[in-house]
Amino acid sequence: MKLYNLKAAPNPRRVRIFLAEKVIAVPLVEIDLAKGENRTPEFLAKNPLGLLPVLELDDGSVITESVAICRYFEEQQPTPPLFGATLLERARIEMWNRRAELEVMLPLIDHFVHTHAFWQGRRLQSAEVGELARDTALKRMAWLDAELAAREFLAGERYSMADITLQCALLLGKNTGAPIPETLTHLSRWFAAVTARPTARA
Ligand SMILES: N[C@@H](CCC(=O)N[C@@H](CS)C(=O)NCC(=O)O)C(=O)O
Repeated sequence: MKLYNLKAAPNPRRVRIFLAEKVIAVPLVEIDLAKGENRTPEFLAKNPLGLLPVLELDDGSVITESVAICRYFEEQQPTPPLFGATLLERARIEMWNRRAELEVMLPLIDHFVHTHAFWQGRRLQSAEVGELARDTALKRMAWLDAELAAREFLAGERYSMADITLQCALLLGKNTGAPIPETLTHLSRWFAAVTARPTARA
C-alpha cells in the first residue's frame, strides 16, 4: 500500500493527520507539482484529475478523494472513531465535515489559487475572484467562531474528521494570506488546541 502525497497541501494533510490519529503507518510517495509529477501519464492513470492524495492498495486498486481514503481506514480500524460512534454523532460529523470542506476549505483554496505566484502560468488567475473567495472565507470563520463558543470541537465534544478538515483549511489560510482574525477568540482557541496535537505535524 502507498499514499501519493503532497507535503504542503491541505487535502493530503487531512489523510496524514487521520492516519496519525489512528496510529496507522502507510508509506508515502512524494509528488512534486513544480516538476509536473502529477501530470505524467503514470500518475494520470491513477487519477485522471491529477489531484492528490491517492491511495494505492497492494492489489493495484486506487482510491482518490481524501474523505473516501479516510473512510477506508475508519472501516478497517474503527478506533478511535473519527467519523462518529453513534447514529447522531455520525450525522453531525458528516454535516460539519461537509461544511468545513465546502464553506471554508474551497474558498481558501480559491483564494490561494487565484492570488499566489505559484499558480501563475499554471492556472487562469483573477485577483477579484481571489478577493471574493477570501471575503467568503472570513465570513465563514466568523460563523464558526460563534459555533465554537458553545463546544470544544466542531462536531461536538470529541475530536473528529470535521476538525481535521477545518484545521487543514485554516492552516492553508494562515500560510497564504487569509489567517483567522484575532478578534475570533473561540475559533482561535480551537485552532491553537487542534494544531497543538502531536498528529498535527504528520
Ligand atoms: N476533493 C479532493 C481534492 C484534491 C485536491 O484538490 N488536491 C490538491 C492538493 S490539496 C491537488 O492535488 N492539487 C494539484 C493541482 O491542482 O494541480 C480531495 O478531497 O482529495
